[in-house]
Amino acid sequence: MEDCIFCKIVRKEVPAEIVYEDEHVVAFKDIKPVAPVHILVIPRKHIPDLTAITEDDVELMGRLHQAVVKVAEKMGVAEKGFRLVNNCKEEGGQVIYHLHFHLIGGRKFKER
Ligand code: IU
Repeated sequence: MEDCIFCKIVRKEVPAEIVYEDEHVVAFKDIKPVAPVHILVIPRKHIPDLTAITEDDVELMGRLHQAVVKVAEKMGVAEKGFRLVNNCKEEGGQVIYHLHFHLIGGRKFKER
């Protein structure tokens, strides 16, 4: 997508602190971290939000979750644990309409 900020990060047209990338996935530091570790894990493919995934994306979603684990290991939070969040659409608090998962860790979160 031409104007999507996260597509621009994928294409390296705008700067981001990329911590992991592979054929399908890019992961970079959130510019407004809410915890010591706050990484956004996104597919290279432009998918607007979680409800827009199709049958064609099933493998991609698995790879994305594999990448989450790799990033968690790399950032040193895999052992103690972390939180993985997707804000979906307006009532879910989504601001950027390119599917992304917040990998948040490095501190203890409340149970709910
Ligand atoms: P949301 O799930 O769409 O609400 O979250 C968007 C996140 O993208 C939010 O935490 C921003 O701080 C973050 N972000 C970023 O890391 N880099 C950017 O260039 C932009 C937003 I724009």
